Amino acid sequence: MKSSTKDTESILTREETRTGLGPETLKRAILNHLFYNQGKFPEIATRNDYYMAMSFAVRDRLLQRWVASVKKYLNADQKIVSYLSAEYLLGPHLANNLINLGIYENMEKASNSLGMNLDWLIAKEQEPGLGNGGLGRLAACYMDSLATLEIPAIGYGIRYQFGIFEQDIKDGWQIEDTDNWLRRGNPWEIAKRELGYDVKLGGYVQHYTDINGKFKANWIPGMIVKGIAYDTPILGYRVNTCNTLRLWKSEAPKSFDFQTFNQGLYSGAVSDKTVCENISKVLYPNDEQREGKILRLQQQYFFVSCSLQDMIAIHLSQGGKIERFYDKFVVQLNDTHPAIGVAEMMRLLVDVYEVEWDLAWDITKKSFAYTNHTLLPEALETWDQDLFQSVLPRHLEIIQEINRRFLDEVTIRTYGDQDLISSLSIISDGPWKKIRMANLACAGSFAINGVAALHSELLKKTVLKDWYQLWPEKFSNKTNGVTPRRWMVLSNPKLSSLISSKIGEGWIKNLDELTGLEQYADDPSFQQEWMVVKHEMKKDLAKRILQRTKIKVDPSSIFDVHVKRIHEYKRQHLNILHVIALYNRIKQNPDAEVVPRTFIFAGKAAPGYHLAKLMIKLITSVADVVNQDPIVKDRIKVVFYPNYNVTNAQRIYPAADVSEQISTAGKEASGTGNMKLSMNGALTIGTLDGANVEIRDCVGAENFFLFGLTEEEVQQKKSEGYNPFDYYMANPELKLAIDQINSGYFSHMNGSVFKDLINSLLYHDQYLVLADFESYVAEQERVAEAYKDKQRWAKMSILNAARMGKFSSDRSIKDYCDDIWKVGPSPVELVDFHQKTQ
Ligand code: 475
Repeated sequence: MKSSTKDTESILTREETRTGLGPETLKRAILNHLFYNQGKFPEIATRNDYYMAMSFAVRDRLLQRWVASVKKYLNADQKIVSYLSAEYLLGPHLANNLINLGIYENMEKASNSLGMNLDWLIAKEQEPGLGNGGLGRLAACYMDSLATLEIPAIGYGIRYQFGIFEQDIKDGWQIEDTDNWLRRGNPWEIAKRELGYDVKLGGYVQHYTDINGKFKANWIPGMIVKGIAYDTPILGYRVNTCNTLRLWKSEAPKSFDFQTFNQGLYSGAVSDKTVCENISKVLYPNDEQREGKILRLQQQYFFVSCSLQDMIAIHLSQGGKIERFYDKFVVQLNDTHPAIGVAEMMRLLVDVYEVEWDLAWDITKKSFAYTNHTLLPEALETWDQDLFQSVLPRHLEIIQEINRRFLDEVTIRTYGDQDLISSLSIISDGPWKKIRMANLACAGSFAINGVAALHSELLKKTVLKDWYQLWPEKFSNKTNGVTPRRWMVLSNPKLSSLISSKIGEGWIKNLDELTGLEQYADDPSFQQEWMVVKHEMKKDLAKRILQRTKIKVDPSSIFDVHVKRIHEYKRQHLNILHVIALYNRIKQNPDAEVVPRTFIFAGKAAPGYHLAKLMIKLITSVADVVNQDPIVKDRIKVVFYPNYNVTNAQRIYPAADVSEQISTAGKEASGTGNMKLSMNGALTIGTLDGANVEIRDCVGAENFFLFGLTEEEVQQKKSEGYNPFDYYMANPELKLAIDQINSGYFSHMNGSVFKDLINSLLYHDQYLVLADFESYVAEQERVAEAYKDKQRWAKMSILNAARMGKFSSDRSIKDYCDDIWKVGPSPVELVDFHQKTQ
């Protein structure tokens, strides 16, 4: 039932006592939850009790909107976007929900009146780290924008019991600790214990002909796992749309197998439960590196099967026809991790709903779209056919059949071009057959996209070249974006208020309005205010750095920030080589003029990635020497800030002057940290890689520090036979830096510590660190020079933020909606659910 504005008003009045947004009502709600949820009264309540009580109070207000949204989606014949992602790197919910509800100030008043500090309570939240890096964080930004744009959407994923590990630094090395984020309970999720699906695994397939003479397959599983839905409401900014993030937890179908137990095989009965629960136990901590483990395939299949069963159930329950599945849902595959969905959809259609193969394939192809996030060959997912068969015997048959028919089509279209046929084949030939998930995703999708203009072009030229040749109409670019709600309003409130004081608040929902700041870029008093905010944020970060690392840094030095996963292609070692070069300049000429700089690094290394872990050790070792050396006189400082996650990112971005985006051209698909830093007024030093290219186009070449080889030059160098050793011999500063690392200058004279890293640089250097060194160092000199001119720097910083409108995830989502999903907004009105009982 639709309600008029007047009805809505009266609902709101009635609701005021329960889910109202005023400070008094909020206070009462917190006290209620303290009592009825936590079983505490103020005198004995802990800070965590208050955090929980406040979160439940906020959740009540989300639920009111969530139930109205769900109700609307179930009734209307509105198409729903279904986002399938193995990772969601959400970050803490509480503060974000306060902002989106518009009750931050009121909640501050409520908590003050309870003698509590809102910031402390917000800091109590354990962030859900259910992702590794860019791909998972993108999914989270997209959930925010989908809700804000009032697009009906469900995000599907896995409720990992342990998210990305917590990083600590001991003796300069990364130490991993488990992330037990659910330890104190999670007030943001609603367990739907009654909503579960069975997922088969292993076993074998029986074939038979039914009474109608139809050929049938019967999959006899080795094991059945149950997926239980855990829903997290995702509210948009200042709208009633509250979408669902539905994460699946794996359990044993029965908590106990009594038969096994009674036969005295107690451990067998229990281990079955353990095996089932293991599936959603832990996130694989590899970023851009495939993990060929059985458990990983089980995870992927588990969540995709639950999600597709759920979508079909929703569609059918509304009277939809299975043949018209794609009228209700469009399914976006976030990389190939959920690509098994193509085969699972076919299995459900053909085996369960008895749809004819050709029609089933047509339905499937109309339902799926695929986003690629990386060109790195080591990240392209393939599964050994034998392993695949042991987990998904029926899906192997289905993929073989898809492939047989598909290659027939390709043969005709290419007039039997063998090279094309073998490159497009979903199953690789040769003695060790592999299932290629990117090929499955491409074959089963109507749309394929990259995540930045350059990346999408490279996809068409390299890894997906043959697909592009045959199906150019499927390809498009969707440049990534980030949500300005979390990455500006929430993490940088002072800058946000300053911006709003000049151009109003419209930019928060329409980031293009930031161009309104351009007219103030030359205004000395605005520049002054802008730089005061930056300085405040630097002081805050300096305090945290001191607390966390015991390193004292100067807030008036340049804060040069390199924060992201640690990876050779992201070239944190290029940055540290520059630091060593600067250090040597000071040592050789102690009176040399050096613009004071603080080099801030943060990021996790995959636990099994030896060279990435060595890169962390190198950074911390250089820090130990440089930070202590009296000759340096604090002009340069090096900090490795531990445990980079969303919470810490929110503290670092607002304080950055310089954003390091220095990947080898052609390797970083897009990057999104580059966008967040620039929005917060940092100037980029970067290569022409990923979205850097577009950022530079937008902010203007004069407001961007460019260096390094282009993607084409990289390719050319490699084909000419690149020899890193020549660069080492030719550049004395580079040679000295490398020799010092080698000699043990930074490692208590034990030179062997870094030998693997040094050998890799001198004799392979696949990411052309040495080739780009000279150009990088030269550009860094220009950075230092520019920083000396405070007015020029302020202007450049303002113009960077002012011209970032394109990089809002709202723009990205609009592009997906218009070009791929064909879904529009569907505003939600509040409904009075208590009417009947009042
Ligand atoms: C790109 N992760 C960024 C970002 O589009 C880009 C791969 C395999 C297994 C586990 N994780 C991965 C990625 O591929 C990934 O995070 N890719 C990143 O996606 C969003 O901005 O350039 O590297």
